[in-house]
Amino acid sequence: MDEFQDYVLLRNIYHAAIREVSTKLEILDDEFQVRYDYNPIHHMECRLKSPQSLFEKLERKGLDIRLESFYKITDIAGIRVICNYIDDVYAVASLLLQQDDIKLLRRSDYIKDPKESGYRSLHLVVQIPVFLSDRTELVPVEIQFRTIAMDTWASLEHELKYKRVGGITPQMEQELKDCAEAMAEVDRKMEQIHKDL
Ligand code: 0O2
Repeated sequence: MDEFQDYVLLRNIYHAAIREVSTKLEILDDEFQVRYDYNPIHHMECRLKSPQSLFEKLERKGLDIRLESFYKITDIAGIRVICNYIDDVYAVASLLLQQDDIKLLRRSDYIKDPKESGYRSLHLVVQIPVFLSDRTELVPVEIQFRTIAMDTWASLEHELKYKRVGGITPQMEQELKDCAEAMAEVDRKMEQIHKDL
């Protein structure tokens, strides 16, 4: 019972961390609207890792299913920030990192160096304090910044791979990679048009 209560409290803390970071991002987006009549963030998606997905990850990493192991998983709290253009991704990420109560734990730039699959996004794992009645918890949050085109590709690719029992063929892998490259080209062209305007 105690373990269960601890687990519920922990999920509540991760949920609080998501709300804190997403509010910061909304505030930045609102400020851009007021100052420049422009919103760099198209939309955001927040998620708390499901217990099943969490247990699968603990197993994959060879960790015991107990509360202490949770601290080694940094994407229990996750936020996806979908921006209009590549420049917006870096601008919003850098403004967030300038804030005093945000500490950067890890940065993976899969836009500069796409993954073998063709996946592109900027991943930040940040730490934020959550103030409770009896203590302060420093909570990791994984933020995935990407453009609309990158998000479209990642969602469809995930769905295609997930639905196919036994995985996809090397030819399909290559075609998906080509699609990622084509969408990156669209991103570059759209950004140029936006800058020219
Ligand atoms: P979900 O449900 O999206 O959260 P690890 O997280 O430990 O496996 P690492 O290096 O920390 O390893 O993670 P990485 O690769 O930086 O980021 C993992 C997350 O990025 C994935 O989360 C996906 O959301 C996304 N991602 C990474 N590669 C791909 C890819 O090839 N295609 C798609 N569609 N998404 C990708 P999860 O944990 O898989 O699940």
